[in-house]
Amino acid sequence: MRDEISVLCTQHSKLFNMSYQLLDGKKISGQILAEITEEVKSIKQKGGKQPHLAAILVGADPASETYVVSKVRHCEKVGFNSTLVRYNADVTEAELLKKIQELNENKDIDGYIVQLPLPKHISERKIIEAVSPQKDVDGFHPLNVGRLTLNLPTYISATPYGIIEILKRYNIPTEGKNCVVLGRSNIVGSPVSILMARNGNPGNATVTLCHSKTKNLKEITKQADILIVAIGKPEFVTADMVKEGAVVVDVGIHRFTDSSKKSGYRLTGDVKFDEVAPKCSFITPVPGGVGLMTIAALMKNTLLACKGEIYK
Ligand code: L34
Repeated sequence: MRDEISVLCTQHSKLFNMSYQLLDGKKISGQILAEITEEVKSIKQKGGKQPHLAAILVGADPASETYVVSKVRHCEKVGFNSTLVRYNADVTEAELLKKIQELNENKDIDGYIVQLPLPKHISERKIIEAVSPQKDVDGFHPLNVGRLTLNLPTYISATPYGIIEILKRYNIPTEGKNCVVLGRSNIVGSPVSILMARNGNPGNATVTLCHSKTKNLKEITKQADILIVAIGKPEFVTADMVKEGAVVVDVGIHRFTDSSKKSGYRLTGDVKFDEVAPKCSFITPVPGGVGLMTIAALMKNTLLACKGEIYK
């Protein structure tokens, strides 16, 4: 009788794998930040330069505000110097370009970012191209994106870097796996597809990049051993799109007003977590997943900039 029950249970757990593991962005980003803190301490002890990150924030988008304030707070935590430059949403492109020139020339600032999105009247392309590639710790400049594509040392932009690092630190095998990426943005989908395909670890995956014109999306996502979702649509990925035992990385982050929460808002990702998670071997939560890894990766890039390790 007992044997029968355990056989039934085994079959049941094969059908519905209830024992998924969280890819814990809080835990892993905490480890990375602790490593950086140690290194900064030792740099300072040897009389070296304190890393210094600057951030430009335009306008008062509440999500951007949260992310940038968190970046500054994390600088303090790891022992970096930080500078926050704020502009109203009506700042001119010329004014912004002048500040960028200033930051490029400021010897104390190792790296800086211009938080996106920018207001419509400012060309993001022009701004990104004005940032000195040596200080482009966001890794958005065409030169750094080109270096990434060629597998040369570069600032890997923070979200793709965070995704790769969390897979690495959980020892998720990627070689020879089917990796499906949803979304082809310059900031996430496109670079993460290159990183997953390149010769390295993590890497060596067979990558399929899906986008708004992809046909038979569900048939493709169902083949994914690793599914990276950066499509920008709340709860877009449902259980029927996911293979049993898949690793799912949810890059989406959407805010909904919720007066029952202390913060006044509730966050969801691009994945319908409650129904997808039971099918997964590993899955990132939102919040507490990729977002926190993004911040840790930015701190890492700033440290690399200060040490001059990318552009020697
Ligand atoms: N230039 N613009 C530039 N660089 C970036 O790397 C970003 N990004 C994205 C938006 N624009 C950018 C970020 O910083 C997204 N992003 C980001 C950063 C941090 C978090 C999420 C996205 C984050 O901290 N997320 C928390 C929840 C925070 C909350 O309460 O809203 C989390 O646990 O996921």
